[in-house]
Amino acid sequence: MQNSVEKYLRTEKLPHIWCAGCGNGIVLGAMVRAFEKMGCNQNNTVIVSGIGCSSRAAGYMDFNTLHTTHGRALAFATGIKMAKPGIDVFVIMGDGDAASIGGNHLIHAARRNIDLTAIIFNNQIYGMTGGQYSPLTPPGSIATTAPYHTIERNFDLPELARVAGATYVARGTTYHAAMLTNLITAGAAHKGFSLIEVVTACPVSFGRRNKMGGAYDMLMWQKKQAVSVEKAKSMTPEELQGKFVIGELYKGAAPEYTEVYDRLIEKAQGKSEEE
Ligand SMILES: Cc1ncc(C[n+]2csc(CCOP(=O)(O)OP(=O)(O)O)c2C)c(N)n1
Repeated sequence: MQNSVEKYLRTEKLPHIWCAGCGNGIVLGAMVRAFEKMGCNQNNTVIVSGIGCSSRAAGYMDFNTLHTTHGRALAFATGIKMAKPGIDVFVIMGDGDAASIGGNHLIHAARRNIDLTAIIFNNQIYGMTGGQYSPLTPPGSIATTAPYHTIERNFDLPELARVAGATYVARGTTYHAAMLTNLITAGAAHKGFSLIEVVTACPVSFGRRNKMGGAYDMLMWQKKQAVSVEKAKSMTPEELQGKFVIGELYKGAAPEYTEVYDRLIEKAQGKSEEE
């Protein structure tokens, strides 16, 4: 018998390509549980992804899905939302995909406050290509492109999106899987650009090189390093050093791009008096 989330999966595509211990399946699980919670209409929903291990998640879900080009998922998603604003659009990206090659698209999607829900699988590394460091790799990490260790500071991606104009930003982890489902549900319900960063584990290309242990240890690392928004309020910057804050980080309001654009079209066609 089919369980309640199975209808959202293309089970004929399984088994998936991910390595043993990879966190991507937990994020996929949180997404389908969020769809179930929302009573999502598959025909009215599009899932767009870029290129990377995490971006393969789009293909495992039974929606209108687009597996696009590296760093360009948000550009494709923007086109879809502009053409059909009534459609719910989710965008799946890896940390390299979203913050490096796709960084420019990310800040401008946030600035426009276009109604998309972006889910960033942050495994802190370029997984698919074997472990090059990304803009979300913490300083001091070992990567194939940093055999001694990285010296660059990493982005705080939700903060970057917020200052660029996103009106919903959150961070979750694969350890806190139930919370992740709630964050995705809230991000999807929000009108405007929503970004949910998910701290996930790549035991093969990141954990092994950085002596973090196996998949279980990496989940325990997430548990240890994560601090809830509530708890973070009473902590000093020194106490927060090396930790990351999880939960709903910002929720605001701003005009949504496709709505403003529709009004502009009406005005141009002389259907509205609005200045
Ligand atoms: C234009 C372009 N540049 C580079 C690549 C090679 N490439 C494929 S996946 C990838 C990185 C994937 O890393 P990330 O986005 O963090 O996703 P992950 O695989 O870790 O989920 C790169 C550089 C590509 N496919 N296209």
